[in-house]
Amino acid sequence: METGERWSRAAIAELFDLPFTELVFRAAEVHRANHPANSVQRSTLLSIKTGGCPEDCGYCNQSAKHETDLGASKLMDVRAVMQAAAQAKDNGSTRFCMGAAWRNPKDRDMPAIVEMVKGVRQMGMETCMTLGMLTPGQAAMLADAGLDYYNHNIDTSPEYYDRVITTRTFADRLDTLDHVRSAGINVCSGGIVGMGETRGDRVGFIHALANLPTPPESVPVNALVPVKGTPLGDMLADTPLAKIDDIEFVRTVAVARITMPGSMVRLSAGRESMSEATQALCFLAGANSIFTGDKLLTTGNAGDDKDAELFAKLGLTAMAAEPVRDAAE
Ligand code: SAM
Ligand code: DTB
Ligand code: SF4
Repeated sequence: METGERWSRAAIAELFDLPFTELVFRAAEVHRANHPANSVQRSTLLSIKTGGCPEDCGYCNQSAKHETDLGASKLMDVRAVMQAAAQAKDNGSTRFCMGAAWRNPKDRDMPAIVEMVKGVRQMGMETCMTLGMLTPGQAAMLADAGLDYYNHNIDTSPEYYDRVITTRTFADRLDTLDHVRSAGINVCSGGIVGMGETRGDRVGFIHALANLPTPPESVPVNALVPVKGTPLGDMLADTPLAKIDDIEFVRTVAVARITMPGSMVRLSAGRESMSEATQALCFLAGANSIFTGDKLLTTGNAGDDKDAELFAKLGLTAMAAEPVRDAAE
């Protein structure tokens, strides 16, 4: 093990290699020891600035470099964001996550962003933003506004990373996570499986997250949503075998749970095309958070009615919101 590592690659690879029921059993034990076992946190996403992004992330329909059906729009106005947040709250969501298709926010965007954070918090919801790379100064402004979480994914292993994105580096991502952490904002960071990566890449992906100076409070595990016109979406359409196997997806969730016991593990994008049985296995393997509503940022999601049915079937309950702290704390 390298100095300072909590988990070596070898130990993580051994977890992945366990017999499936053994792995899920161990993950469920870790889950129960650290979290209520049948309670699931619910977050709702809103795309506050859609499309036209200068980055070239191979999975993303919001990149201006890919020819997809999605148009580009400007930053939403604060009032419209408040309306969407109020609706999410009415539907039982406890966290509102606002995402922008930016490489990074411009300083002139920050006043509106700060107003959005303050407004959503005043409604009594937790706030999360995902706006791309941040400077230390921007992270501090968001912290002052009271932002609870910042989402910035490492997306995949350091080795596979530049097969997916070339316009910013893995190290850039770590820098932003560092600025967020230093500003005192909770870190939400995870990635995507099913992008044609190997098992070894999934090991490297979890290894990078679990060995961050402090592991993320929240770890979204997305299954690639293949979108026509994106390099990875098209690759998947051409080679159906590349789609992530459900059992391998559950294994990834279980290994995330075991290696990051205190974190919330979020079963994120890709749920719409996942069976109830696969989702149930993810909850058993320690996933304890989901995105609710019928839309993620730009693509479809399971929807509140379907989720209510699934929760009832599985006896899951919705986690209550953490009390919203004062911005100054
Ligand atoms: N532009 C910002 C950035 O990339 O940092 C924030 C928004 S971006 C859409 C947030 C994350 O959503 C990405 O890092 C990626 O992990 C995930 N994502 C985007 N498109 C996806 C897709 N088609 N399937 C699965 N996850 C996706
Ligand atoms: C994350 O890890 N997944 C969410 C959130 N963080 C911002 C986004 C998923 C996006 C899926 C594709 C779309 O709907 O545009
Ligand atoms: Fe832009 Fe984010 Fe999409 Fe990458 S994932 S192209 S940074 S919106």
